[in-house]
Amino acid sequence: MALLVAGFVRPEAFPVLAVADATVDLSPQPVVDFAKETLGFYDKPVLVGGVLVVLAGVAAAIGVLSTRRLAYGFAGLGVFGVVGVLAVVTRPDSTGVLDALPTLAGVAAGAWMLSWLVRRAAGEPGTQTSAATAHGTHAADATAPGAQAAAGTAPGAQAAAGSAPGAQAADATPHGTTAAGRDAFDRRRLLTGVAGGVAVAGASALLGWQIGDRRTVSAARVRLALPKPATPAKPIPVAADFRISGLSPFITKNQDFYRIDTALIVPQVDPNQWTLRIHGMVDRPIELTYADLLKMPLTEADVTLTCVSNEVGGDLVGNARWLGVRMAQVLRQAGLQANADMLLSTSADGFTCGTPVDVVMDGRDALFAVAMNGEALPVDHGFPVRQVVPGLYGYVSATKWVVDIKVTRFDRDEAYWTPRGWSAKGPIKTQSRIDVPKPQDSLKSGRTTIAGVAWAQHTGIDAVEVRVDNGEWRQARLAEVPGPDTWRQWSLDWDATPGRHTIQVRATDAAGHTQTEQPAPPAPDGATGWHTLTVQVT
Ligand SMILES: Nc1nc2c(c(=O)[nH]1)N[C@H]1C(S)=C(S)[C@@H](COP(=O)(O)O)O[C@H]1N2
Ligand SMILES: [Mo]
Repeated sequence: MALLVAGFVRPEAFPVLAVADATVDLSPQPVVDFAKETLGFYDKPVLVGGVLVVLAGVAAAIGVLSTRRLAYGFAGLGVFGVVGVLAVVTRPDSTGVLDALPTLAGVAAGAWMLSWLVRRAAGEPGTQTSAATAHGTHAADATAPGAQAAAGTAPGAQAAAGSAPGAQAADATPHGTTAAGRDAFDRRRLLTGVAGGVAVAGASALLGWQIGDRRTVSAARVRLALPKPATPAKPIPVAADFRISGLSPFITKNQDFYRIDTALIVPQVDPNQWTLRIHGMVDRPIELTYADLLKMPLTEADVTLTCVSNEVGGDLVGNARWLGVRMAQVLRQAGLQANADMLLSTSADGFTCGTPVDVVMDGRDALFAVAMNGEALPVDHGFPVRQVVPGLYGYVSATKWVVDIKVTRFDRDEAYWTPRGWSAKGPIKTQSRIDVPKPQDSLKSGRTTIAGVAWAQHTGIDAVEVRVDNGEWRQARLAEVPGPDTWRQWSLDWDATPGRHTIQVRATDAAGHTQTEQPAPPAPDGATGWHTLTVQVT
């Protein structure tokens, strides 16, 4: 409960962390140094774990006391709360009395839990004990308004506050006898009650943790000032965008950009904690911080991203302006060994991706990207750092929340999707899509526009052809592009006659390859076939 409220108030105001920090401050320096040296990276988790163990012990003691007399339990909780509040508000970074809320909410939830458990174990709704103490514990009562204030913002807190009427039920039947109540203690009811309580507390803690992380990371993201690119993107030609209604704009807005990942909960990675480790078949393993990365020269590039799962005519494709450090430059710092052919990248949530070394090192704008369309990467799109490699499907190149790269070989390692039926390598297949008209459109006869986008990243689109009702292929007009790494708009005027018509499109890339008519599903390495749709003209 305290964590849940801390998630909303201020993650640093979670009392367990504050007590842990205060413990460090109050400990003699040699003890602190010893702990840091022996525990190293794990000093924080061990410390917090220690506080939690002490907490559990005290909670158990309070629980035992409460079975004798509930007031003892409430008194124990009160002392607990005072220690927690003191620790929180005396932290140097405390922002004031609001920081006491998480602790107070935790204590209030604890008090409520305690009386509920004791009543539950007593086997009947209300004993002399609980009825008497419901009014006698001013310490617990005093915290209730704080909990209620929090209840307004936290659904979890509302659940706790909402069940407070249960306490009133106890008052309503103040007729049990104290002795009988204690003798009738039901172990099973007590244990199941405790289990339920622990489950609810655990769920609230997880939720609070997640909300706290989200707030920390989104605050850090907003504060970021992005450096200027050393190599700016080529200006986008005015003629890159036909501005036809219904046609995908040349640049896809961040909020419209497709999102694909395996994350049930989007990783919240604090840029101040982020590092990128590069190891494996390298001469010098390195580990970069976010600040290290931003000190390197930044490249800006317009690159179209495509998902291998995109069906012919599908919308898992988008074009954005990325800002980042060239992967090749970072990898050269580590010194790639000659026989390495795969970069096995890992995300903060354990997804892996295998990218061919030669593609990343051949001079194209393969980036460790930090920004998308002029703002820090959206969290959903990989904040703080993701990979972008023109010419490869996302599943083999575009690792979001990237934290680790193992330089290795395709015959030694496998990335996430490979054992799941997808090809180890995934160069993007030349594709084209009709955006207007839409399949469901019913058109008026006469001159109308057929338009769409075509892509063959890092090769470029040379021609797009359209045919209606299996007639002659006609050349579409092509929009301009800043380079070969983006999609290309196309359009064609059509004199529509009444009736049903089938429209088809196919593209030819700059390598002279024309899309095959042969349909193939997305698995294992990308769909093929011509986007075909039928419209009704009246
Ligand atoms: N961490 C992580 N990165 C990932 C993925 C993932 O599941 N986890 N999916 C990849 C796939 S399949 C694609 S198509 C792109 C999509 O990037 P986007 O969500 O920014 O459009 O991210 C790639 N990067
Ligand atoms: Mo994908």
